[in-house]
Amino acid sequence: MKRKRRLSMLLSLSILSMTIFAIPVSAAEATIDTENTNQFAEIFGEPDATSMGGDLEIMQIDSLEELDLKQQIPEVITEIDRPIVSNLDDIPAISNNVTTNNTLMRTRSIAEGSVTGFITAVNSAAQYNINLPANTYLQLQLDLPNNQNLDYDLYLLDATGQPLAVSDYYTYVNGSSGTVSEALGYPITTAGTYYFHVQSGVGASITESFTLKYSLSVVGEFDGMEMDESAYLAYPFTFSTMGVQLGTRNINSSIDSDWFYFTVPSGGSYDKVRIGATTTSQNTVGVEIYKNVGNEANGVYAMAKQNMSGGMLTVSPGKYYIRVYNTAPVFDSNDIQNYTLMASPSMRATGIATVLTGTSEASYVNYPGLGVGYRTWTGPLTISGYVYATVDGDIYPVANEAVTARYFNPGWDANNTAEFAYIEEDGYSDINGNFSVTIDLPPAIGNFSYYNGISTHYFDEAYAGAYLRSNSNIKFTELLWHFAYQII
Ligand SMILES: [Ca+2]
Ligand SMILES: [Ca+2]
Ligand SMILES: [Ca+2]
Repeated sequence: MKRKRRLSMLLSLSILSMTIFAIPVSAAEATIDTENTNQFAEIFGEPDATSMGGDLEIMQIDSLEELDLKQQIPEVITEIDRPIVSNLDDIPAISNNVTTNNTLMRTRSIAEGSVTGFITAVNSAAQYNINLPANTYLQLQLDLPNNQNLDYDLYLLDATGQPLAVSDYYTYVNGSSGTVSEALGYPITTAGTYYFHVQSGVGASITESFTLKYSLSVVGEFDGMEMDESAYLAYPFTFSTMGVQLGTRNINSSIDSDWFYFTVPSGGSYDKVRIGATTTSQNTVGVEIYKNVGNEANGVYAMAKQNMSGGMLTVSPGKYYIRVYNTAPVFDSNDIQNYTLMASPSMRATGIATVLTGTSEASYVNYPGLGVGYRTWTGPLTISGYVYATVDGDIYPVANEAVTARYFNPGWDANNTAEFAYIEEDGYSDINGNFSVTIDLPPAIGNFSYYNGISTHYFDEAYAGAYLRSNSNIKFTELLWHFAYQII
């Protein structure tokens, strides 16, 4: 990993005038899209409102002073060779029009804008100065070129060039989705001039641009746990074997990112976690999972995106970061509602049980001297069952577990007739841990017999059951009397 240059003092700024439009997001009638669903809701069903305290609870912040300024402010910036400073248009005055008697119909106002730029020389920077009103919450997001050889960082500076906040991930290209965006949040308690500062840590490019997005919200629009715009400021997120729902946060702007982390213990009882977020707001939310592949103890964050399949994340012991963000193409500032973030571990399967269902009159039969087996004729044999995990004496269903149902006939094996000796069919456990697979039985040989005083039964000794494809030692097998014919 490339070592970035750390900055330590800001040189004087040359001002290059440039007009950028700040885009106000105007207030409009709030509408709630109750039809909104997402994949997570389809998998889990609708969230239980009682366990998450209602999905419209919005934590109120009465003062920006309440925001927890816990991010480490960088050293003073230096060694900027050629800062280019552009003027951004003033953010239009926005006011807090919250009416407290109707949570859903609040009139909201957010100002947003964006600017695209380049860093034209190594160790250079691009700066944008802007006048910001007091009593607002500023969010910045820097979308980066998808290039491992470029590492740009994001600073917020005050009017004298002193850093107020920083986001300085190391570049880690996650395929076509690129490196995670730099992002920061800061409460503007004093009106005045501020600088958005894009700094090259590694490289420069006049052909691959960055895009800097900014958003200003007023008190009452953002949740009470801001300013977690980056993994540096992620909140710990824990869950028990039963999983957890968090329903107290919202996405307050098109560039709001809320970060959480959880730690998978070693020797734990699960290696998969279902993770997702859902909201009834038109501003849909998405979830991304990352691992920090940088040396976190040294403050190095390089975020490697993790693949999820059907909302399921395969985990190993270690720390995982969750990013919740807006996925609506057009953000509706009048429809800010809480989202519900959910995580539930899928226990590692420790057992499987099966039930056999054969053709008519199939049942358990005791042939004296041979033993009790499930007797059925040639035809369909349904092997259904349950995949489970035992954790601290409690039993949990295990969903989406790959299961193989199996029939084995030693008689056909001794005849070297493998296609009749071994028959397998694959299936998966459902959300409740249940599975059901049907095998068509081959013909029986009739190499075992028993005379019951009336007739002689001819049948095979066979075995039927199921095992986990992830661990074939976890299995359940029963003796099967595979009936051939009888002679009276
Ligand atoms: Ca960076
Ligand atoms: Ca938020
Ligand atoms: Ca946030």
